Amino acid sequence: MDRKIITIERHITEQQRKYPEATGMFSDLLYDIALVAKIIARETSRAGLVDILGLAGKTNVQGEQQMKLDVFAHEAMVRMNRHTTRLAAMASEEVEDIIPVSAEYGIGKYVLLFDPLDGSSNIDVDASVGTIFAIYRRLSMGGAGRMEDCLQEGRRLVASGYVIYGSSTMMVYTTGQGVHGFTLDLTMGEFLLSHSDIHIPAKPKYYSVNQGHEQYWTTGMKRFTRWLQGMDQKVPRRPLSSRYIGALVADFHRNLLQGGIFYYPADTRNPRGKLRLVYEAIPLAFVAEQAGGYASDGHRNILDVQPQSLHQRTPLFIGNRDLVEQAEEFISRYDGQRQVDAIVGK
Ligand code: FDP
Repeated sequence: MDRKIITIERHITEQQRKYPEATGMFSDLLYDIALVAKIIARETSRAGLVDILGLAGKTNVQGEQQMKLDVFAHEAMVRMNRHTTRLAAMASEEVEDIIPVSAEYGIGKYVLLFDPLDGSSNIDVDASVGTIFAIYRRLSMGGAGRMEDCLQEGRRLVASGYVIYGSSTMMVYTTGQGVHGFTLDLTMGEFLLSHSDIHIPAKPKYYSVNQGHEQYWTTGMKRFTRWLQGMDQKVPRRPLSSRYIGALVADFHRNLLQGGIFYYPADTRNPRGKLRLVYEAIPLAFVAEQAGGYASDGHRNILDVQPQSLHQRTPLFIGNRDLVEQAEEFISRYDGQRQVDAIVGK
């Protein structure tokens, strides 16, 4: 056997050595997330077997119906991280407010934001789903973490990543030192380094969008999509193939490895977009940028957007830089200032 087997634990420890001042608290937080990921992976893989499918009968703060696995994944994340002394606060896509940590055990210096089970409409049909996470250093001094700690620009991220529960389970993360992917070996119960230093291929293969919503799109979006399909008369290009799973993590992951663009634009039904800025767009934007790609809201870099509220929505264009920049260009050329104002919330 000539290939080194590198567990996620070893990888995180080796990364930590680059920072002599590190206390290990951050590394431990990443292991905690890897552990919850294994627990969620176990439950999602048994979803068809046990009596866990179906609606939990509650709706989340977005007014969407929650599946039982969403609730499970949310609870697992909270329970794992509440008492560790590493966090000052948490926030989850599934609940409205900040989630406090147990002060009796001690308050840490990080905040953790997560979407516990993204793409949950895929659960009933055995398609991929994912968990997205973002870690920041707290801004406030002492005491329980506050809203300002959770509403930070993506530029301040300490780490972000996702776990995809697909044909295998993979955890992909960045601490600003490249993007690394680990595949869960079920026999060992360990995440093993399988994708080191991921870069989005320069030649993209796919575009991913819900084209069923085209009637709600702006002219810019319709023309951009024609351009991707190689049907723009003025600027012909080789057409890209279309792939849309309908779970952001899965669509993003495929395009990260194969090249392409995922977009969920603003439309007449969702003038500020559908996806969540802090739970979905910002963490994946950091991964994209670290892999040589780019993420935009159609007008500006997602990492430069200052979140105003926990559940704020945003349009999202993410993937190969040149494709995302073309989307910005089409919006500015065909949709004009009114659309830009709508995107930025003026
Ligand atoms: P879901 O509603 O199934 O949770 O943000 C949620 C999300 O999935 C994304 O994962 C996915 O990309 C998008 O919404 C799918 O939305 P459409 O069904 O409108 O295409």
